[in-house]
Formats: sequence, C-alpha cells, structure tokens
Amino acid sequence: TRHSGDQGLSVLEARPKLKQPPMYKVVLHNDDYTPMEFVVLLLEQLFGMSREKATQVMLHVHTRGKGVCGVFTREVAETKVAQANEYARENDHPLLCAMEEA
Ligand code: TYC
Repeated sequence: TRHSGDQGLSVLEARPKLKQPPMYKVVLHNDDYTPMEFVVLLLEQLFGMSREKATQVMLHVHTRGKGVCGVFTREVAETKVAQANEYARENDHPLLCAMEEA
C-alpha cells in the first residue's frame, strides 16, 4: 500500500517512485524600524495575501518575533526570500526574510 512520503520499491509490487520535494517555510523576522504598512504591502504584493491576512501575519511577526509567509519548494522559496529582501532594501528598510526547512 501507499503511504505519504513512500518512495521505495516493494519486492511484491512495483510502484512508481513519487517522491515529495522537501518544503521550505518563508519566514519574516521582526525588527524595530520597518513600518507596519510596508510589511503589509510586501505580504500583499509578494505573497498574494488579502489586506486582512497580511495585517494578521504582520501583527503576528511584530508580537511573536517571526512568522510564516508561506511554504514552498526550494526554488520558489529562494525566489520569494530574495524578492522580499530586495524590496525591503530598495526602500531602505532593515526587514529580514529567510527560509527554514518545513
Ligand atoms: N516591529 C515593526 C514596527 O513596530 C513592524 C514590523 C513587523 C517589522 C513585521 C518587521 O517583519 C516585520 N514598526
């Protein structure tokens, strides 16, 4: 039988190897200087969040220190992290976005 994450070949039945790719959380870190409105705009524009969801995530990061923007495959996560950090730097904000293995 097939289980989530199975990738082997049983001696009794040949099955296609369908390996799940490793997933990565894109994480936003709090700082004391980046404006709340800028963080909300970033979450809307780069992560496709509604204003309500973006505000909720921004406030989570502000109060808890970090928060998840989304979970993606490695290449997509790397691109999102780079875009978020570029957008922050272009606007002279110290905001830090990073990735963590999910
Ligand atoms: N702490 C910032 C402020 O008070 C807001 C903020 C939220 C900054 C989330 C970064 O990832 C961040 N203006």
